[in-house]
Amino acid sequence: MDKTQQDALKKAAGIEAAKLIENGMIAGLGTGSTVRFLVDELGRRVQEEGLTFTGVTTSRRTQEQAEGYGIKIVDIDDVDHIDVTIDGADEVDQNFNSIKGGGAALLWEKIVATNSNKIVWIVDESKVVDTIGKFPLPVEVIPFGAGHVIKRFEDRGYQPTLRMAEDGKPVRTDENNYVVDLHLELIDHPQDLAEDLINTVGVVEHGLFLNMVDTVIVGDPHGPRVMT
Ligand code: ABF
Repeated sequence: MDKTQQDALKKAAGIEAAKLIENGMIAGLGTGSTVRFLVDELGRRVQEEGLTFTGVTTSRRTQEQAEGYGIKIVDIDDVDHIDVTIDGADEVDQNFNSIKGGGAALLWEKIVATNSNKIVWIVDESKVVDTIGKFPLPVEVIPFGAGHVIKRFEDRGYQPTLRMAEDGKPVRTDENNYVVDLHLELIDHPQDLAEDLINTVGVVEHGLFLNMVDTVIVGDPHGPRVMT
């Protein structure tokens, strides 16, 4: 699938998901190129249909895009609930186990998702896999002692790499932390791995999103399909 075809599938998923947002809702808006299509469609509805809702975003870049359409964005602690969060994902398996964080926004994404009444992923069909793990698993770590965390991951055979930006410096998340990617190829015991990672001193969060998503909208050449 070339990029044009993939973008068309992402756009179809984003447009389909935008239908879930109704007037007066508090909506979690995720991060990534698929979500960009969602926010574009929500912006169109705001400007052409008068849609009004409040957004909580999982990254500054989504906030900037949404506010550009006049969408009201508030801090997550300014709301007592989030009606629905729509976000992208890097991989989703048949049990809805997901890998997220390719966009380095996994910490805010997990905070927003776990404070939402309903969680929806929007993906193109290339993200749907039998078993997660081929996509490198992002782990957010604080810079202090990150070298020792990476060494510990190496000793466990996790094949870690510190994610670097084009300027040759480590990528920084919106919380100014580092991202370490684990090249595991296959993750067949995600819950065990999640516990091992979160119990590693210096790890802030990981990109395993398990037992949480309610619906996955998949951009498919035959039209968007809904997995529940
Ligand atoms: C974001 O969506 C990240 O968690 C994930 O990496 C990304 C998927 O990116 P894209 O939609 O650009 O494929 O939520």
